[in-house]
Amino acid sequence: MMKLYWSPRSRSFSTLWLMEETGQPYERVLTDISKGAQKTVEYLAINPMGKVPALQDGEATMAEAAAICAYVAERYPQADLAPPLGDPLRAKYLYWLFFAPGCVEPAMVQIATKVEMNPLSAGWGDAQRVFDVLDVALTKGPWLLGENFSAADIAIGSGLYFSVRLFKMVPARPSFDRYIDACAARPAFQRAGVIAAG
Ligand SMILES: N[C@@H](CCC(=O)N[C@@H](CS)C(=O)NCC(=O)O)C(=O)O
Repeated sequence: MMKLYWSPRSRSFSTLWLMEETGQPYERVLTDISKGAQKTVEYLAINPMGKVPALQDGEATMAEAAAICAYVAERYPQADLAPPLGDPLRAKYLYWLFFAPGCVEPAMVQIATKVEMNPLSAGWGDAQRVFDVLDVALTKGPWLLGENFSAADIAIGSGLYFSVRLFKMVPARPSFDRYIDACAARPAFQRAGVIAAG
């Protein structure tokens, strides 16, 4: 059974949501970052970055929420969280999966820290553009891949939920509100929310 290392009120939320979407049993290993559990020698052997979430699947260990999304979606194809190899939708699926940590996450940090960056040098351009691009992508919906919910929605949906709804760092837009509402209506999202509250 997969083991998910998680901490309450943290970025672990997206991977809790992911595991709940699979419908597969998994073990949750509480790794309370407020108590320094992420810096023990045992945990650093699983994620040398000393951060949650992390995943253990037999002998395989890994971290980084978006990578965990990709891995778990492949391990449980029956959960239909990723377009199969060869499906043209896979291009956009991978694009959005990487867009979450590559663009949304640094844009959120930039907004929170108010650090000025040259948009030519910053891989995410600038925060305004990141959220403008998402706005266009989410206008049609219901999901990033149209009718197909995927693990990319977990990665992007979690980021939008935190930045727009929870922390109100990013102004709401009609497309964001509709999309976050759709994410939040999923039973797996709601179960993850209860678990993540600690
Ligand atoms: N890039 C990582 C970020 C993980 C991360 O920043 N986790 C935070 C909690 S939200 C953490 O573990 N902080 C504890 C620490 O840095 O000691 C991912 O996407 O999974």
